[in-house]
Amino acid sequence: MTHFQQLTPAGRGAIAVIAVSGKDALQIIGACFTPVGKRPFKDLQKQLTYGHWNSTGEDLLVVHNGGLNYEIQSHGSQAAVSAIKADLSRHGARPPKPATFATLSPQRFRADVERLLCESTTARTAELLLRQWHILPPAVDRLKQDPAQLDSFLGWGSFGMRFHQRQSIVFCGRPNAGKSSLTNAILGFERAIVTPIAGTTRDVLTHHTVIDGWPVELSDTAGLRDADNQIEQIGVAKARQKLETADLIISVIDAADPQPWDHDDIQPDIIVVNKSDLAKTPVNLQATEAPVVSVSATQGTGIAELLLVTSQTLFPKLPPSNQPIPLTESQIEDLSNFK
Ligand SMILES: Nc1nc2c(ncn2[C@@H]2O[C@H](COP(=O)(O)OP(=O)(O)OP(=O)(O)O)[C@@H](O)[C@H]2O)c(=O)[nH]1
Ligand SMILES: [Mg+2]
Repeated sequence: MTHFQQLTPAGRGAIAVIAVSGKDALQIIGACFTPVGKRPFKDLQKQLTYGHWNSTGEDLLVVHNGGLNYEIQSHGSQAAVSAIKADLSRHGARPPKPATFATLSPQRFRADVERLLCESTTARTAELLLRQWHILPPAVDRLKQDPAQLDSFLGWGSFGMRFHQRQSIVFCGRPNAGKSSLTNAILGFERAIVTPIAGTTRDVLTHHTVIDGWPVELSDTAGLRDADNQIEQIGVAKARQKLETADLIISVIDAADPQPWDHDDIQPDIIVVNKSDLAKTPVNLQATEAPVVSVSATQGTGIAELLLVTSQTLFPKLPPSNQPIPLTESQIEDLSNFK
C-alpha cells in the first residue's frame, strides 16, 4: 500500500510538504506530475525534479528521499494541497490509518501543538500552547502507562480543546435593553446603530475581539419580542439561530424597565442589568444561578467587571503550569483507548 501524509501544518503557510511512501509511489506521482523537459517522471531518477502538477498546473518540486519515499513540495495554499491529496487518492494512495503513522507518538503531539500555535491569535493562547509544546510531547508515553495521570489529563479536555478556539458570545434581551450600546462599549467603537426606537437592530452583528486574552466573537442581536413587522420577525429568528450555537449567552435587562424573562428555551450564562444609572430601586430578578452584573453601557460603569465575569464563566478553572492537557478531539480519542 502507498500512503501519503501532509508533513507541514494545515492552514496558513508558504510551502506545503506532502510525503508519499510505498511501492506505487513513483507510479502514482508520475501519473499526476509532469517534469520540465517532458520526460516521464519515472525515467528521471533524480533527487530533485521540478515540474508541474497536472490537474492544477501549479509549479512544484518532487524530492526523492531514497527507497520508496518521496516528498511533494508545493505552494502552501489550502486549494493546492487539497488538489494534490485528491489526485493522490484517486490514483490509489491512501491517507495514513490512525495506527499506521504512529498517532500516539510524541512527534505527532508536537506537530498538533505547532499547528495550533501557527493559528493562535492572542498572546495568552500562544503562551499556553507554547507551554504545552514543552510538556505535552514528553508526557505522552507516561500518560499511556499511568491511569491516574491519564484521568487528570483527560479531565482538562474541555478546556484544552476550547481555549485556543474563538468563543462565540451572544447578547440577547428585549428590544431597547441596551444590547447594541453594550456591544459598542465593549468594542470601543460604534459597531452597532443605537437609537431609542425599540427594534433598531435586525441583523446579527458580529465582531472579533479579545477578552482577558481569550479570542472571542461578540454578536449583537435583534431584541426578542413577538413582532408584527416582517423584518423584525426575521431578525428575531436570526437571533435565535445565533443563540443556538453560542458558547456563552449574555442576557441584557433594562434596569429602568425590567420585564420577566419569558424565554424558557434560552438559558443565559450571565445576566447584565443595564442602565444602572437610571434605576431608582434594585431590580428584583427571578431566582437564577447565572452571575448578575450591573452596568451602564452609556457611562461605562461595570464594564470591567462584566469582562472579568465573562472570562471566568468561559474558563472557570485554569490548568496548573506543569499539567499536560489535550488540545484536539483526536488526542482525547486516541489516548482514551489506554483507559
Ligand atoms: N441611560 C442609559 N441609556 C442607555 C444605556 N444603554 C442604552 N441606553 C439607551 O437605550 C436606548 C436603546 O439602546 P440600544 O443599545 O439601541 O438597545 P438595544 O437593546 O440594542 O435595542 P434593539 O436593537 O431595539 O433591540 C438608546 O437610546 C440608548 O442610548 C445606559 O446604560 N444608560
Ligand atoms: Mg440593538
